[in-house]
Amino acid sequence: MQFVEANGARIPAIGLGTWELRGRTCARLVEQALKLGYRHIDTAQIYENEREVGEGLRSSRVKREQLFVTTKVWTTHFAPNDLERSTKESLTKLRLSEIDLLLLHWPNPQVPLRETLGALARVKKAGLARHIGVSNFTVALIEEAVAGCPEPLVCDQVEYHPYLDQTRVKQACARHGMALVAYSPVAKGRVKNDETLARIGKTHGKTPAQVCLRWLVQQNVAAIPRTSRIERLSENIDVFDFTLSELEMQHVSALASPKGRLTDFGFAPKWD
Ligand code: 1BO
Repeated sequence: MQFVEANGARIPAIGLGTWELRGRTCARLVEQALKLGYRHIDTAQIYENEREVGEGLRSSRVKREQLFVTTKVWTTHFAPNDLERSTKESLTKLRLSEIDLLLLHWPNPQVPLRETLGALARVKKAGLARHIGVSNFTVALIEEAVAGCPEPLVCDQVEYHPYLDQTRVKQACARHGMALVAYSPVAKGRVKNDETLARIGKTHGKTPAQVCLRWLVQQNVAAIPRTSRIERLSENIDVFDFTLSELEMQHVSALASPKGRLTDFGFAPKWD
């Protein structure tokens, strides 16, 4: 496993995303992923699966110190006292005493960002989170967050895959020593029928999804593909034994289009 290093954090380059995974399926996938060598699991309060993620962590019997677990605080809990209470609730559900990475899930203009960041930093100082960061932040919001946070932020978790250009966000993260963590890294399964990725994959004996994940890893981006199929878990983590050439990297990057974004909501910020 490779790691992405960012402001003191070592983030395993491939993790398991759990958005929309629920109940027994979620617990089984987390357990199986860890048995296959995953060490990075991503959840969030709003996914309503932290309890099942915790079950999967325990049934895997992987030692706590080898795990890297991320959760996210939902936007309605950004007022300072709420943030601390909601982090404690997440830890209770996960049955962990400390989260490895705690993120603000989406920006919330209703609560002054500086106050929320102050609370996030206090939660870290109190030992409830080893590292803190943000998710779905634009370049301007990254700049504001870095300037206003008393503790280093280690990542911005955003949608990123070959159909969505995230160069500006990636550069902003790099400027501040932060990692970009990619959600929906295989574009919700759309990459599997992509001719360019299939052609490149053929020369390496890899699938289009593996080419896509490799393209992210080679940019020093961490990726958290989600799957509800156990057989896909091995495919998604088997990306460390081949290298894309500079030309292949460029061909994958050229797939980006202005309509490439797949996740958008009315409450989303004005994207870069
Ligand atoms: C509403 C959840 C988006 C992905 O984390």
